[in-house]
Amino acid sequence: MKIRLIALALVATLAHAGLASAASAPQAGRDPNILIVLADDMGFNDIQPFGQTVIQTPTLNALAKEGMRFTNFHVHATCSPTRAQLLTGVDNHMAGMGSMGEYHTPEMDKYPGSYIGATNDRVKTFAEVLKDKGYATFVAGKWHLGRKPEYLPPAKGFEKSFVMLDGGGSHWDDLGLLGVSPRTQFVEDGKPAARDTGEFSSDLYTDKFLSYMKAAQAQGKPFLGYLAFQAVHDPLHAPPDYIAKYRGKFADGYDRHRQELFANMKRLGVIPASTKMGDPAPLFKPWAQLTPAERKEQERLMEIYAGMLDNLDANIGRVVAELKRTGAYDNTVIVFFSDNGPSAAYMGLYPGNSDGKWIAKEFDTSFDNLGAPKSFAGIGPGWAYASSAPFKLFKMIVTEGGTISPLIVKAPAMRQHGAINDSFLAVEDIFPTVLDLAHAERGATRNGVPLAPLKGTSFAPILAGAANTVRGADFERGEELFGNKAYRLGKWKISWLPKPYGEERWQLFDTDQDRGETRDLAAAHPELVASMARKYDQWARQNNVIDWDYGYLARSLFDYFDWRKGIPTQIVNKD
Ligand SMILES: [Ca+2]
Repeated sequence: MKIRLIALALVATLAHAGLASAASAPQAGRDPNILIVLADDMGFNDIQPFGQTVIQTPTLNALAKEGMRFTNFHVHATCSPTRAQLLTGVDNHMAGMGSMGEYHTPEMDKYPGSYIGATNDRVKTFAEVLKDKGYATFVAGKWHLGRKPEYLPPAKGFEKSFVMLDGGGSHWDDLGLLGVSPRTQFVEDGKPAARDTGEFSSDLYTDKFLSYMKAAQAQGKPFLGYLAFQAVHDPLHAPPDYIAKYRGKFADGYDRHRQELFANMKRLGVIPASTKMGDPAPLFKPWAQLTPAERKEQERLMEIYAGMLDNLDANIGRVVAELKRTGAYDNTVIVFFSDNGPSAAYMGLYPGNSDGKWIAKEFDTSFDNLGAPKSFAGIGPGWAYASSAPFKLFKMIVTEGGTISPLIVKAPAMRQHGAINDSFLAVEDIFPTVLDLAHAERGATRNGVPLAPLKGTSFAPILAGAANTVRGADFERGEELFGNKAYRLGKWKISWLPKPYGEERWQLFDTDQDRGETRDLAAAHPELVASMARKYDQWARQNNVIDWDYGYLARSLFDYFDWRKGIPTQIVNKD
């Protein structure tokens, strides 16, 4: 251990002097292994290198010290659209995931291939590209990119796979999230697989992942491994010893925790020191107004969340330890991020759950059972607001709080160990970056079908220390999900959100000066707003974006986290 520490210090010194370190140089002639680790519904500041003050993430701390942290990295506002862009580098609408598979309307059929709830035949995944180059390819964890055989991992370039097809479910068994879809579905190498071991999700997926990784290394091939954790998606589950570690650690409540995280983020430099934090939407009670029983319940929810995340970090640590044991670590690219912002949803309000019958029949929602099998709760908006601080709102919404993610990358040729980069990057950039690092070409067609244009830009030059940004000052980027939409022109961002989350008109924010989206500048710059709105419309037409019924959206999709419209606590949900 001591020798290792001295070696690391030496590497850091050499890197500081601008010299390539022998210890981190790739072996000559060998393409690097690629390890993509994805967390689910995890907030920007949930991990220590990005500001967390309570939850322990030693593996990610170490990766951040050896690699780089990216503090202006954007994903989509929910799971599958992010995953579609991650795997293909193409806009989610063009890639087939214009909406989530769970939300399909007849109007979507007017856009062939764009709303199929899976990736279509106009895109290639990075697994397909790298498999053709001789890489071993495998995935374990949450898939959420379609259920038909032609959409499953074996048809998308993954030679080995064990995946959950659903967007979420129990972390202990195959109980689902929705009364309308009560059991989750697992497949191994494309064939139905049982989920009856009782093993915790992150432990189970990591076991599978390690078995695939060892087999790939035994073949002597470089590998592309995609480890897509189900944690920390609701329901809140964690092994009991991990929960116990955090007992009493959140007694100060979500309001104070949010302020503490905000201050620490500034201290670490992962947000500009001038950042302002807006007031939360009126979706939850201030901590001071909670009854003792409500506080007890809220504390326990966050203790489980912390345990689930601590366990996730420990499982990443198992993969890192195996890479080090086999000597493969230095020649492995490691990428870690979250698929969207933290979730503020009340699980009792998910589709098919609100009458309480299915929950009462299938689950034990008692306080004492929280975190254990058959418990059924999420962190709710109070804690979600702390996880997304100082950004606006959370999962499902194209505000910064829904779409910002921490990103850590460690790459063999990297020189800026421990550096923080704040240039604008997005999830679609991972695909071209991975291809660059693996010296692979995407090609122009897939099975004779011309490929859709890439949305992403490789940031390999940043990793190599040759650039600080890969986009010009006036770059443009459109995004849309469930009818809430945004367009960026350099630092300017316009966004359109249904009430009460927006104004149901275009708002304008300066994302350089105002990461918290606290000051709407639309009235001061009407011509800029009009011009950017035209650019959005053009982008939407070019990318097969549906023109939604916004009233429908405001009435349905956005109600899950509004306690005023539903149940007052997460736990009591009776007939
Ligand atoms: Ca997610």
